[in-house]
Amino acid sequence: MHIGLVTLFPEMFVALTGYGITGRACDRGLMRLQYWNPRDFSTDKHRSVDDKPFGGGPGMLMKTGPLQAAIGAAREGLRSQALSENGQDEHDSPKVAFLSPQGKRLDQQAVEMLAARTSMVLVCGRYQGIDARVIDSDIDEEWSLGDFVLSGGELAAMALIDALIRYQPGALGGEDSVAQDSFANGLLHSPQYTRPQTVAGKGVPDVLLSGDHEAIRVWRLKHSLGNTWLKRPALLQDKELSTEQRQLLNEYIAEYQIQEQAR
Ligand code: 4F9
Repeated sequence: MHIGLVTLFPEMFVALTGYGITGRACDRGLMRLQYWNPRDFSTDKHRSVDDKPFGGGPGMLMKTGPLQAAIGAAREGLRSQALSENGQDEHDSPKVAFLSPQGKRLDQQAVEMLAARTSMVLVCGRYQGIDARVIDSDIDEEWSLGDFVLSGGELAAMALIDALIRYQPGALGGEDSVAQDSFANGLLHSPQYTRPQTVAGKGVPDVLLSGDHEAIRVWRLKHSLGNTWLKRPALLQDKELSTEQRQLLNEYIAEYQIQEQAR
């Protein structure tokens, strides 16, 4: 996957390219990041990249000229590289996405859909945001991480790219598959335990020490469903459960309610 980043702070992305699974995926070319800095497209003598909002008020907006030039160059750069490298259709331009709290909320299903693309451009805003006409004419889609405000789009773009990397074939070593991640099946993970066998006076569920793989699978499924019911019940509303899943969840709820009555 090839991602074009329109950002005033390309150096921030070492948090992704320099560390761990995401760093290795970038080194191996599974994810390619390329930067377009609006500052390099600024034409005035101070190379300015911000401008005052019409109507007044506090703060600045991104200067439209350099921003539009950087987005256009990123789009065209990715389009022409896809054309020469994979013979992709010359009219097929990559989608340009803007990270903002006004966007559609990202979830694992949206990430999976985006991960199937071969390229896209992510626009990272700074200051109080960008001109409404630039959104209209230069942005294809808006994505949000949630209802909160960051100081810029870079950290949101990095979070998205990290999640996309997990879908690139070969990015996760061996058995450590994206199919095992929380949300991959629309459920939270079951509780997990490592050594020592006793922590803060608490042991490990016996079944996890039993070596009985089928019993462990059933226990994990039951507690994955139970955890989801306890912590994120809305996730279950959108999900069809199998007969086995329905039965395990009912068992979990019954046991939970007995425990609660005893307290
Ligand atoms: C982007 C917040 C995505 C949440 C971008 C300021 C943002 C954001 N999700 N906040 N710039």
